[in-house]
Formats: sequence, structure tokens, C-alpha cells
Amino acid sequence: IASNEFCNRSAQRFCSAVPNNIDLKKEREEFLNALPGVLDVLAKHPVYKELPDTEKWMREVIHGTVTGGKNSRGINTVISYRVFEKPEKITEESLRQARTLGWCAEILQGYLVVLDDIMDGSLTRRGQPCWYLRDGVGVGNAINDAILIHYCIQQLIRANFENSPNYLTYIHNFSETVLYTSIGQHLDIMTGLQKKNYNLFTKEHYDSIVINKSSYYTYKLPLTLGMILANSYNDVTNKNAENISFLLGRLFQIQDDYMDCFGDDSLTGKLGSDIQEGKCTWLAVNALNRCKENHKSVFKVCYGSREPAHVERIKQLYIDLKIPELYKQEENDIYNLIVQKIKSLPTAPERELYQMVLREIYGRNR
Ligand code: DMA
Ligand code: MG
Ligand code: MG
Ligand code: MG
Repeated sequence: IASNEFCNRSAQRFCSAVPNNIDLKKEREEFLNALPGVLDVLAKHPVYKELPDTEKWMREVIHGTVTGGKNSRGINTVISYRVFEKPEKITEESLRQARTLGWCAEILQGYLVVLDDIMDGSLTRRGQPCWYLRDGVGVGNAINDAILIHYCIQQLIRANFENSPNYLTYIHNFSETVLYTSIGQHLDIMTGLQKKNYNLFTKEHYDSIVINKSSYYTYKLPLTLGMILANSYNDVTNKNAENISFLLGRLFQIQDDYMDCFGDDSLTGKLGSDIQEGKCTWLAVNALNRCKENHKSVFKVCYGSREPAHVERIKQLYIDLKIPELYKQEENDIYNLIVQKIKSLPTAPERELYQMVLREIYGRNR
């Protein structure tokens, strides 16, 4: 515990030394204020002229699946733009474009979680029933709504950037992100489905799930979108974004896994389902690694079961194996590793951006 406290203090020291003039609270307000404009662009599609009720539906789907979260992906897009752009080039119009790209990143997240909640059999998201569980929605509608919101990304990029030399770069980055995420989701699902076969619950396999399912859409995409808009996207900044995003994504997903089991759902807005679904989580991988034979049989019986007593037994097993303590240590270790990587980055905007992003997630509980 003493070393954790030390790390926490050194974490704060590193973070408070960040020079920037970005007011995150204001940034978030402005980001939320940009949504009506984004929806109006979407509503301009000719299909809605003939079918006004479907325009209402599209707006409802976006409100129900995209809003109400932390908006960290959208805000990180705007921050990335601000950090990389020359001050004299930042205008109301360029900020509107940055916020639009941020909303595209948020819409992608909405699309992914509508489907993820079906795949994971989850119950709540952002403090409400998952979209597929809402009155009058259901799995069939939810799948189609996911297709509908996914199209909205294309439409927004086309409406705003069709004449920009970066148009194809935006499109390419979104498509690649969908590929990586679906590969990660495939690895995640198929590992969970091989019920009671835990050969794949290794640190290496966990890393490949997480890099693909979380790092790209949560960090790499939003951060590079800002760089593209600021014309600072090149082979070097792209590679650095990828490397740091892998580590940030790893930290983010370890936290997500921990909160699924030990978090406060009034803060996270979602009820845990990883134990019930038999997911290859950071907790499960490390518990198996520490298990003696008697514990291993408890794990085999209780993991991947919806029986509440089994779920509680697994939580107790995690506590007995001191997984929460290991988690605190791991969170600090990755934090310190990311700090080292950031310090070695070649340019000031890169260092400033990743420091801000890291500061936002370190020690999060929602
Ligand atoms: C997150 O995995 C990955 C995607 C692509 C949504 P998860 O199922 O652990 O996320 P959550 O805990 O938000 O359901
Ligand atoms: Mg999920
Ligand atoms: Mg999932
Ligand atoms: Mg989760």
C-alpha cells in the first residue's frame, strides 16, 4: 500500500506539471452543444423527406445509444486537434469540424456498444436498460438500429469533408477501426464461448483481445482524427499514436474489467456480466495464474455461470487471491510505463496530448 500511495502522489506530480490552456469542463460543454447541429446534418438526407417518422426514429436512436456517457472519445478528438493545430488556425469553423469528428467517434462507440451489449447479455448501460432491452426495441430492432447509426458516420464525414484532401484518410481510419474492433470482439466472444476450457486465458491472449477490441476505437482513432484535421498526421505521429494507444487501451480495459466485478454500478452505469459470461478478463487470467489446484476446481465450477452464488464465489476467490491488490499495483505499473513512453516522444504536442489523456483515466471509477 505504501508503494501505491507513493505512485499516486508521483502520478499527481507528473500530471499537474502539464502545461496547457485547455479547460476540459468547457470543452465538454461545447462538445455537447455541437450535437444538435450534427443531428440536423443527418436529418438532411433525402430519405427522411419522404418518411418524416423515420427521421424522428433516427434522432431517438442517436439520443438513446450515443448520449449519456463520458464522451471521452469525442472530447479526446477535440483536444488532439487543439494540441496539434497552430493557434492562429483554430477558428469556430475548425472547432466545429473537430467536434463533428468527435461525434463520429462517439457514434462509432454507440454502434459498437449496442451490439456488444447483445453479445455480452448485458442488462444496463449508462444507467439505463441496454438499447436492445428498451421498451419496443428488442434484439432485431437493435441490430438494425446499429446499422442505421453506423451509416451516420459515413454521412457526417461526407457532408463535412467530401472536398477535403483528408476525406479518404478519415474514411480509411474509421473502416480500419471497425475491422480491428470486430477482430477483438471475435477473440473475446470465442474465448468466452469455449466454456470451462481455460487454455486460452493467458496474458498474451488477453493482450491481443484488448489491443484489438478497445485500443483502436477508444484511443487510436479519436487521437488520430484530431491529428488529421490539424494536418499533423504522418507515419511518425501515427506510429506513436498506435504505440501509446495500445498501452492506454490496456490500462482502460483492465480498469473496465476490474469495475465489471468490483465497481460501483451507480458510477459505471452498467451491471457486471463478465463472470456470468465466462469472459477472458484481466481478473480471470490473473486469478488462474495464482490458483492452486483446489482453487482451480472452484473456478471451473463457478466461472461462466449465471447462478448468483457462483458469481459471489468467484468474487470471493478473487479477494482470497488478492487480485484487487494486484490490480492496484498493475494500474500503477502501467501508469508509470506510459509516463516513461510519453517522456520519450519527440514532439511537445504529442507529449502534451498523451499526458492529458492519461491524467483523465488514471484512477477512474466510472
Ligand atoms: C469493450 O468490451 C469492447 C467494445 C468493442 C464495446 P466490454 O464488453 O468489456 O465493454 P463493456 O464493459 O462496456 O460492455
Ligand atoms: Mg460488454
Ligand atoms: Mg464485450
Ligand atoms: Mg467490460
